[in-house]
Amino acid sequence: MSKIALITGATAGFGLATARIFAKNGLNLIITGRRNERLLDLQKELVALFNVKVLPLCFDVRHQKAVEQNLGNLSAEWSHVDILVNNAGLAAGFSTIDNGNLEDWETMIDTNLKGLLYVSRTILPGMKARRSGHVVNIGSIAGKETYRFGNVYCATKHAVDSLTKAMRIDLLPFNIKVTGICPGAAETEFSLVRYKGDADKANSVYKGFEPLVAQDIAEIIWFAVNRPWHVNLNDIVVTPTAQANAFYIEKANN
Ligand code: NDP
Ligand code: 8X3
Repeated sequence: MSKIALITGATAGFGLATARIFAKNGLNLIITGRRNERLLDLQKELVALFNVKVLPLCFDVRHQKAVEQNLGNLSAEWSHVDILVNNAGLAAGFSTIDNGNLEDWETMIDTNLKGLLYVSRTILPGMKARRSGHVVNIGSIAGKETYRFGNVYCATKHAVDSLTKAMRIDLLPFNIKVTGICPGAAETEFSLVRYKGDADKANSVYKGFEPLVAQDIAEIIWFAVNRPWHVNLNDIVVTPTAQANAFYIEKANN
């Protein structure tokens, strides 16, 4: 029987690339996000190309009731989720903490932290009952180091790092793997979202060096979920070759 993977935030970036690589390898997929048209297009694409089953679910991970309605009552065909990729997330804004925008704070905390918790809480009981499953949480180097103007985003990703460790402990007796993947600078829609649609600012983040792309992360996720069952990758920090950590990127125009 084909495995089932649930990928949150599959309408763009890492989630979209992961959906493609999973489908190419024959996994059936539950794909989520708020942009329904993109979900439906992706469903069509993956079914046509790879003949897998794809269930698109359009909802906002910030809304606990919506998470519960969409994921809490999956049909028998879909309820056996083998792999959960907690990927949906974002940064909003870039400023000192005293200048922080309250709405941005709520958005980041509610999406990156509470959304991940709500989704996990609906899926983990099934994994526990089956004594099998793999959770992949997308953290960030922003969860390893705190950089200037990153305050609340960094705090949410530090929290994700902590929850990844906590899940690994809590789920240990149930044969469930938990992997944290913490990327550095990757060119996706991430910076466009962080800078509220300002394409010049977003593009400038990746000027002068070769950033990661979504496919790089998708390949690492695929590798992580394909180790023999006795092997678990706990924590993967991955940066572009031009990036040492959250503070140092070697840029051509430096
Ligand atoms: P993108 O902006 O390209 O993709 C983000 C995805 O998250 C989209 O599919 C979006 O879907 C979904 N999403 C955002 N908010 C919500 C929400 N409230 N409810 C449901 N889905 C939501 O960014 P990336 O692919 O780069 O980011 C993916 C993850 O990787 C994030 O957690 C991010 O923090 C993390 N990350 C990114 C890095 C980077 O440099 N790009 C580096 C390290 C970590 P939709 O808008 O349709 O809802
Ligand atoms: C995204 C990477 O360095 O912009 O999490 O925070 S960074």
